[in-house]
Amino acid sequence: MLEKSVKDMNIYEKTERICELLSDEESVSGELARAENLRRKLCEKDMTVAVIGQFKRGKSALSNSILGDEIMPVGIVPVTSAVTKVVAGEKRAEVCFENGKVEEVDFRDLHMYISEQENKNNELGIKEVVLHAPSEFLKRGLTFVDTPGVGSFHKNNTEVAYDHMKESDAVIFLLSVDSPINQIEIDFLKNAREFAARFYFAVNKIDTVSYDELNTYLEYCKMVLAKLMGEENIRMFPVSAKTMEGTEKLKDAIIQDLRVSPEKIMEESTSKKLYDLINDGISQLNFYWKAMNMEYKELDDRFNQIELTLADIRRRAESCPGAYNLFINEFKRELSGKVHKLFGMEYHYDIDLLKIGLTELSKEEFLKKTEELCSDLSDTLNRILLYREENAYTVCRRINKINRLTRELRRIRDSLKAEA
Ligand SMILES: Nc1nc2c(ncn2[C@@H]2O[C@H](COP(=O)(O)OP(=O)(O)OP(=O)(O)O)[C@@H](O)[C@H]2O)c(=O)[nH]1
Ligand SMILES: [Mg+2]
Repeated sequence: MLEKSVKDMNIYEKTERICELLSDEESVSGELARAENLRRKLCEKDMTVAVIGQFKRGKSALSNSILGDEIMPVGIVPVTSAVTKVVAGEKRAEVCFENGKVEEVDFRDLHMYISEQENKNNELGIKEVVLHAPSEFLKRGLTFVDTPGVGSFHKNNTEVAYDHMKESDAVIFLLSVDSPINQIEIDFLKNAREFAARFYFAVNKIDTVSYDELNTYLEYCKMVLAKLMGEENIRMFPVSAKTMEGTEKLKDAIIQDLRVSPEKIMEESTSKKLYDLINDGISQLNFYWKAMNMEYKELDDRFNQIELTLADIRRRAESCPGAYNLFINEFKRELSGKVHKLFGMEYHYDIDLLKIGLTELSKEEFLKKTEELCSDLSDTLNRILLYREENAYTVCRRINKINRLTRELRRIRDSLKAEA
């Protein structure tokens, strides 16, 4: 049977095709993991709605009033420093660390992990916080996210917020009457447009201004936003997280969209995210391609450095006194970082979640796992080296394969762009 041409494929078929293409090439394993996650989210209509905006606009306060519970810490100075996801369930809070550790904490202690003052520059290494709450709003199976604010003195918060945009399908973009929309917000919104499919523009703290002041503010923002979004009529949601005025209208609009067009939102959002992912994949392939064409000595030097790191990890594993699960994750992070530094390419490992009560690896299993990690990386790199050492025919075939893959990915990317 003839393969369907890209322009006749729907988003489900394109996602499938991208997964298939990426799975055939080890240098894009990170992008493959992202594509598989998008495929799962698309099929399950697993939607993420995030509140985003500049610091102190009242994102956490609004999250609390939407969810009907005071679960997020709120404050007068920059507060939220970690992405905080909320899903439906019995009330409990989990802190997920970058090394895979997951710790159940008391809601009253959340500020110790989430707030900038108590966890400066994310010294605790927190990846995200997951809250389970029995909220009506979450019953539709969505994940609600409160994000750190952009543009404060704390650069880390801005980076975390920008990173998270890659996961949001719909966003509540929060402005506040105490400050007209500014360049920081405009830049952030421009970035958000590349990833999210739906925007709800909310203006908070309306309890602090008069009716006339609010109208002047809304007119001004509508004018700026219409230009930015390329739409004539921008719907604004004036709210007060403090008095709850207007929050029901905002919730109703979101719920209505989720009920009527979840497929449409997820399809649009997936299309945008695939576009970004393919661009990352293509630059990865370009790098691989460059490594294949790299000066022999340069390549050799970098390989030697990796071999030294692998030897060092093997030595440390031998003398490791315990906490084996944790160390496996540390080794994965170290190796990915090293490959990235030396070759500029992602080397993807899944970081295992270390939930409390999880059985600890035995020393023997730990050494086996460490060896697997080391030899896996060593094999991949040796394969590149081998291709270089092999006859010109094999090298050419490999380079051709990368070229073919790049071409097909470009075709799908361009078709996604054309649809946007
Ligand atoms: N008057 C009034 N104050 C509000 C409202 N919403 C939030 N605030 C106040 O604004 C301040 C900031 O609120 P947060 O919810 O912490 O703001 P945020 O956007 O989450 O801040 P970061 O997490 O630091 O980015 C707090 O002092 C809140 O009490 C509102 O609707 N009206
Ligand atoms: Mg906050």
